[in-house]
Amino acid sequence: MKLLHTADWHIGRTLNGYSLLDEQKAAFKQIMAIALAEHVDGIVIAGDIYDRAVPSTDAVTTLDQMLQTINIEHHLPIYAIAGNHDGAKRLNYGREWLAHTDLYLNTLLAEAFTPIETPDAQIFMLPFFDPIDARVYYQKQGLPEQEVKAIHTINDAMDLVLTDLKQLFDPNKRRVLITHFTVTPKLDTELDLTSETTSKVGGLATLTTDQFDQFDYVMLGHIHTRLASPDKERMRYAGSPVKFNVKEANSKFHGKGVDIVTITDDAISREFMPIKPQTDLVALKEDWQTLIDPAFYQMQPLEQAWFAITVTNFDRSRHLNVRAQLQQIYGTIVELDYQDRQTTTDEQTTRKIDELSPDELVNQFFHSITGNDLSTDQQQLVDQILVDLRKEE
Ligand SMILES: [Mn+2]
Repeated sequence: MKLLHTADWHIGRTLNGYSLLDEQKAAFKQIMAIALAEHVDGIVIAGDIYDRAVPSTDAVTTLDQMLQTINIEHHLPIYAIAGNHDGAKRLNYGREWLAHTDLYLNTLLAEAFTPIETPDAQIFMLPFFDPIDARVYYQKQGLPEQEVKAIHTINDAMDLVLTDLKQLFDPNKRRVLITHFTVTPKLDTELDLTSETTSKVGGLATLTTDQFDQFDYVMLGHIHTRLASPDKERMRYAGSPVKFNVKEANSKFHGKGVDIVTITDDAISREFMPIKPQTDLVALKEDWQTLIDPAFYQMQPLEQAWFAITVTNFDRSRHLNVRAQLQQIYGTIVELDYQDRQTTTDEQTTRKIDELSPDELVNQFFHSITGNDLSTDQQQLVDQILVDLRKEE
């Protein structure tokens, strides 16, 4: 069996107000072309199909068209789950009818316990859920109240879910899991003993690879770069097909694409297939003179790419209509930032802040935002507020 693994389409997403729909349509065309060229047996969309729980009508129409192309025009099965961005109940609409043409869609936890059976594999589709969803589900399943109340973290919930999924395993088949969570590598025991926090990120417990050991392959969604995959071979993020933010534009290593996963009785292999952006997102960080120097800008994909520009060493008071000027040279500018000339190093700033009195601090902040000092009236207002605050103390 050969599956195309993609995720995090986020149809309807915008980048600082600019619609990404055309970009998403262009990526979809390439995904479809890869699926056909590779003769895949199905397309997996591992969650975050839409960007929001209540997508725009444009987004709904676009996705509808995409799913029709895959499933009706090309008769390819679709294995799709809801991610944390999708509205699980809303996206669930039509689920039963869609299954008649092999468009399998799981958006609710309760739906995860019926794997799709192919002659040689079981495909488990576990949509995003949170501990509260798990509590509700297990309460309905008649789990004793004490045990339901003991579900606090996603780990608690996942332990129960995985135990139940294992009951469904067919020993004669390969097992594929499609899901939408942050999963981190399980570190070896020695490291684990020295650090209590190895499986915690930002104070939150995350899932770890070892919990999914009994699956032959895990197709993940949620993190937008395949480089975050927790395991080289077996547990992979497909990444989003489109760059969604300027941070991604900065990285040269974020090639977008899909995985072609071939599952046979004795081996599972994966091949990454790149997707080219229709409109690239280029991040520039230069001083003003460089930005308006033809020798520099003529090397850029003017009017073709989208630009995110940071003007360094910038004296705001000396320039007007910066955006308009840059737009005339570069075309679409989705993000414009400045680094002021007078900006001191972080260390200096911190030390200075410690030395400032409260009213000086407010004044300096006001100045850094507006470029002006507080007027006498404003200064008086700030003084009054500070006096009042001191009284409260
Ligand atoms: Mn996502």
